[in-house]
Amino acid sequence: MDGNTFPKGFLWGAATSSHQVEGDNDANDWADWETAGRAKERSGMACDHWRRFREDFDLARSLGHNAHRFSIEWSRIEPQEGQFNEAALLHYCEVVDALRERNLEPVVTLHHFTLPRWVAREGGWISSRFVQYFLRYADRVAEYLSDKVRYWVTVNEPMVALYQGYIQGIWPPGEKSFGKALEMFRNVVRVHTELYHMLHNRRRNCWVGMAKHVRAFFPYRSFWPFDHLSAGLRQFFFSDLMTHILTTGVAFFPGLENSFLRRAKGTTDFIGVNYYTREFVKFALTFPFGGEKEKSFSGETGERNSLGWEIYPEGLYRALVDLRKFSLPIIILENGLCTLEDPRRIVFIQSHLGAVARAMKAGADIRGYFYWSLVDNFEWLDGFEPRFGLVEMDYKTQARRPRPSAEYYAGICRTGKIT
Ligand code: IFM
Repeated sequence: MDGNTFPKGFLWGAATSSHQVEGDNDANDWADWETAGRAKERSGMACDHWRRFREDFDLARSLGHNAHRFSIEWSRIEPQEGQFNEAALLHYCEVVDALRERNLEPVVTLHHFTLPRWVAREGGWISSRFVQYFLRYADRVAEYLSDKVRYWVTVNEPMVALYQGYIQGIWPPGEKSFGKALEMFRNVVRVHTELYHMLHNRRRNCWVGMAKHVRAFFPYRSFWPFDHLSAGLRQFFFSDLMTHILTTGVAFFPGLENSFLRRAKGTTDFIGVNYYTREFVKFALTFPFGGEKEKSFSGETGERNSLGWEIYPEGLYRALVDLRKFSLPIIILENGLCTLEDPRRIVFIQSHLGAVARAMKAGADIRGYFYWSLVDNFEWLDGFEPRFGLVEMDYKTQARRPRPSAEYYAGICRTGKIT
């Protein structure tokens, strides 16, 4: 890493996920969640990416990207138990071919929050047959794609799905049970480990990782005297403190996340990092993150995105530097801003890539960066309102219009230099 210039071969791109962009995905658990009125609106045709993927990849190419991350929709591949849809499998082959024709390296996610309806009905992640089901689906996908795809992401942000789905109960399956959350955690580890071996058996030189929602943790002001320390001292104390919290198990979920990475060490080629904001942590017998209320009490919060998440590039730096301890390559699989004011997106990209560059200088082995997202899309419970895209969507006409921030990011992708 020389100054702010990224190395040759660095992956530059943007990410999407099937349910958020494809449209007409009506055989999964999220479709049912939407039908039950549990999200702000229904995903409907979304960005009609299922039919317009070539147009979207033309845009990505014209915007200087050399890679693209997307996900496979299991409910399209296997809409009923054991019934595989050949047309859907061939569709994803066409998607990958379309990327390759445009010199975009495909990064393929096998699970990005949605489950086929029949899997959900059988108990979803905690079904005793879940691992078997997932591996059978993934094996069929790999049969079609493994000679075309080098980079695989097994599961996207499992801890987010676990927390929202099994603790808070605000995502499918709407459970509130620590026991079930733990069961899901165990199955995430099993699925990832098995997939690693299966994908490597099919293609020796592939890279398999998981997209981890990475948080930078800060002490909740009113509980800690550390606020008055200099940044360096705070970092020193807080990382020690964090270790203590993790080992005492008070911060149960972050503990699990780190324990996942430790367990997965022999079965992970890279760590996928999804970073958006920081979290405040306090001792509590319940879930230890401060929510929005604590954040606003902390008096430390800076600018926020349109969903109210604080914009904190330093947190990305801290998280990346902290991940050096796993001695694995890192790919930033998601990082982005939802806003209606596009100039803020430019500042966001610039400051976060600055953090990435600094982390690389400090020894973090970072191989790529994917902005979330290529186009505006369906943001789960929040529907279409949050605008994360480099490309603006007009959902009525399905017209796409690259924003000035897309051009700004294109400059970085083309030159490997932050301007
Ligand atoms: O849209 C989501 C994505 O599906 C997973 N990571 C966070 C994004 C923004 O919330």
